[in-house]
Amino acid sequence: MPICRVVRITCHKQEDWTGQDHPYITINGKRVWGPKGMRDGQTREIQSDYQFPRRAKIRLYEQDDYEPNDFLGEHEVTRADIGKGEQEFTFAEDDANYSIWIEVFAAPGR
Ligand SMILES: [Ca+2]
Ligand SMILES: [Ca+2]
Repeated sequence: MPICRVVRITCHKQEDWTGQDHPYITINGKRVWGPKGMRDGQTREIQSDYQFPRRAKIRLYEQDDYEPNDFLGEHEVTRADIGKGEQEFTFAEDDANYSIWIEVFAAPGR
């Protein structure tokens, strides 16, 4: 199975008006990172790898304590992304603006 590396995340514009955002990332419906506190202009290195069968659906959410979590966007990568290097994807739903860098690799030993 190919590997999806989540390289880093940058918060260009928070979703919440007060306090920090608490973004988290899911791949194919499974939470793989976060929530972690982030502010405007902040970048966090992630560097985590996830195997996926045919396609990896990457979603970004912003966690809220007293209301439903906010959906900030979705992108999909497939085998066709192998060898393209780090790709920047924008997640800008709900008036927020985040970038997540993703790199797709062939599984080792195949
Ligand atoms: Ca929010
Ligand atoms: Ca929040």
